[in-house]
Amino acid sequence: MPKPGLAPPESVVTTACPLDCPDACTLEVTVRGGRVAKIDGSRENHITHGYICAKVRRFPERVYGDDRLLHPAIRRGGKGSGLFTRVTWDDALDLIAEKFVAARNGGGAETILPLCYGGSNGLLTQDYADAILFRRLGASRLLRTVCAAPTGAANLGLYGKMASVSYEDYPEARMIIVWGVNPSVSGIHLMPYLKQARDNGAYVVVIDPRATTIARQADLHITVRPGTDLPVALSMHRYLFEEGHAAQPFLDAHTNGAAQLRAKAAPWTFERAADVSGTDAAVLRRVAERYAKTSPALVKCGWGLERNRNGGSAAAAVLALPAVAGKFGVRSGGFTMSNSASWGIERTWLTEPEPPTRAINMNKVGRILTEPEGAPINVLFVYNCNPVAILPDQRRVIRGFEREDLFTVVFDQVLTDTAIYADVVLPATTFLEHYDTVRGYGPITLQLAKPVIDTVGESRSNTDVFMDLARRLGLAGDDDPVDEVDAMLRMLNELPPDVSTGLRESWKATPPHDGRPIQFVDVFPKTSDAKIDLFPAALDQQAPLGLYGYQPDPATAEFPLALISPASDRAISSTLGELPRPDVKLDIHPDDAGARGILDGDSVRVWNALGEMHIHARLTPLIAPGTVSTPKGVWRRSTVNHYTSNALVPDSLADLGGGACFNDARVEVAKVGA
Ligand SMILES: Nc1nc2c(c(=O)[nH]1)N[C@H]1C(S)=C(S)[C@@H](COP(=O)(O)OP(=O)(O)OC[C@H]3O[C@@H](n4cnc5c(=O)[nH]c(N)nc54)[C@H](O)[C@@H]3O)O[C@H]1N2
Ligand SMILES: Nc1nc2c(c(=O)[nH]1)N[C@H]1C(S)=C(S)[C@@H](COP(=O)(O)OP(=O)(O)OC[C@H]3O[C@@H](n4cnc5c(=O)[nH]c(N)nc54)[C@H](O)[C@@H]3O)O[C@H]1N2
Ligand code: SF4
Ligand SMILES: [Mo]
Repeated sequence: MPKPGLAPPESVVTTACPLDCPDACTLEVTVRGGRVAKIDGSRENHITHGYICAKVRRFPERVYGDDRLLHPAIRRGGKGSGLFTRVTWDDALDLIAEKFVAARNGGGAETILPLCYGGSNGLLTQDYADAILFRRLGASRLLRTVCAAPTGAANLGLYGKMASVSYEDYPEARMIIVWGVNPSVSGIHLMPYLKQARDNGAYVVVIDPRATTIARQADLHITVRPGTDLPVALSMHRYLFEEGHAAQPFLDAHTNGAAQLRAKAAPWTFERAADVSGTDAAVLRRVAERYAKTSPALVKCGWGLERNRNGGSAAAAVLALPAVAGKFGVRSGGFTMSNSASWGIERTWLTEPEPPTRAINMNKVGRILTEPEGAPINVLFVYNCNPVAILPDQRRVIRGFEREDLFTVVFDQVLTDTAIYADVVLPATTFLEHYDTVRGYGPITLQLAKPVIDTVGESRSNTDVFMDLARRLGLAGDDDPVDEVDAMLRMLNELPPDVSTGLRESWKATPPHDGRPIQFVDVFPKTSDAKIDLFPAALDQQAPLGLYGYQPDPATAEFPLALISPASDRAISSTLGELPRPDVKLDIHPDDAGARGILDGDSVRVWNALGEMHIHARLTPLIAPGTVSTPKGVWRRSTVNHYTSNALVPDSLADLGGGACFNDARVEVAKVGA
């Protein structure tokens, strides 16, 4: 039976993109004969304004593609053979329920681990029915640290996640520092606003080891060595404090911890910072001088700078700049980080308290599966996530998934690199087949996503599957949502009335402050005393060398090159990564290639103590010497030897938030056969 509210088979439907992308585009989907014929941008959203990325235009190739999962199946070959037998939903869910019960009665429910991340940014597809099930079951909890953990910890510690400057206010800024973020790929709707700002005369600085599109358009591009933003930002603080440019009245009135930050910055002269980061001291000074005297000045802090051992302190130091330089209180002044918390939505519909079960850092999943401390993990339930493709230390993760005694469920839309290792595969609906509520983390938007086509194959939504499992386990009662539509309606009832009305009556809710808050006029730190904490004690205790303590580069003579793996325009993390990817190359500077006798297009091996990847080289001056790059989210099928950059990424943790250190991989590269 089709879902209530399903679009007619011939229609054009307004919905929203829930993929893990800041922009949260409003979509116009053309349906013909009950199938998706075309996905385009809707003009009704003034920010995403009628255009979307090329990858989501291709989403129908995923919905109807060869990799799509159409029915539940159980493994019939060895682990990882990819051989499955079709079964009914009843058989699949009964088997899973049986394994859950056996695990709970055996080693305890903490031997069960739900493994999920950002496959969907919706409020319904994550942390609703899944949370009800796993909390009541008493499973191990997952620390979702693979992304945004260090920047999130910094933003929470300093500002309590105060709302950020939104895209619409960029054009009026006089100076913009684009720091460790590549909006030309990872949030494309910021680009027109950046162009308008430049046309209005704004001075744009980009800090990135690669000459991205925005870096090439900028007034100044600073190519830092990955992992060295902390000294760069601290040298700017030192200048502000020591040369009389700190906004003392603002610091006195609105901050704590300025003296400690000043002390941590004191040793970082421009010369020392330049030396560590591979930049030019005179250039750093010029940026600091201009920043000190320009208003409105804006810092757009991305996620590229967090994925290393210094990532949390780096983000904190960058986010502290507008406080120390006194850039708040004017429209277009301040900072932009994630706006995911800016709606202030409390999940009131989640009545289950979080149980005090053990918490497992997802960056360590490979190690925990293979070298358990305490109770082992014997049952894994993977959803909204493709761990074999996206977690650090890929070879160890695969060894974990190969464990014969591990029972693995993978609930996904396509047969991912992870699903190959499953004991039970469950087919999930895509955002074109279910309801969801989509929250942007760039612009401050909240929208309704609704089913535009009937479910493909036997796929089912997260809510339906998790509630069904809860019922089979005797964990669901009469007060619980019966299905996805019921859950959606309950959530709408629990949202603030104005938000709920907007979502019910149209496709969007009206954001607070028109979605364009002015920091320190409309919004203030959500810390306990409403002040900025420039030196949160909790963060200082967490960081191995204390907050703002710089940990040196992990390069060695044997492995001198920094391997990074940033977002690409072909996929969102690994989603859509199943489609052919001519972009999967190792970008290497001609000097580094020349020194190794590597020519453009050569097949190269990239290796370190953890693993090895075989891939084709692309010589380009657009990457800093000493750094090599390959896209994130690559599927194993896209490299020559079926290992990706994550086979070279250590499972070490960032200084704050237990974050991943994807960009701390240090490697050597050589021509295959050399
Ligand atoms: N098309 C597309 N869009 C996406 C995604 C995608 O996969 N594809 N992913 C989404 C997700 S999950 C996220 S988290 C965001 C991420 O979006 P971004 O914040 O843009 O993060 P990254 O792509 O990891 O890296 C951004 C830039 O940082 C640079 N960089 C790497 N290391 C360092 C460093 O140490 N310091 C500095 N200053 N720069 C560094 C990289 O060269 C890159 O150009 O994008 C989202 N949007
Ligand atoms: N080397 C390297 N690795 C990285 C990074 C890096 O910079 N370098 N960046 C990291 C970052 S920023 C992130 S955010 C992570 C992302 O890692 P993940 O969160 O694993 O994201 P995806 O790779 O997109 O995989 C999401 C999966 O969820 C599935 N899915 C989507 N919607 C639903 C649904 O409604 N129900 C179910 N059951 N499944 C669904 C999709 O089909 C997809 O297979 O990767 C990280 N990995
Ligand atoms: S991935 Fe981002 S840019 Fe592409 S359609 Fe979705 S929200 Fe828009
Ligand atoms: Mo991410």
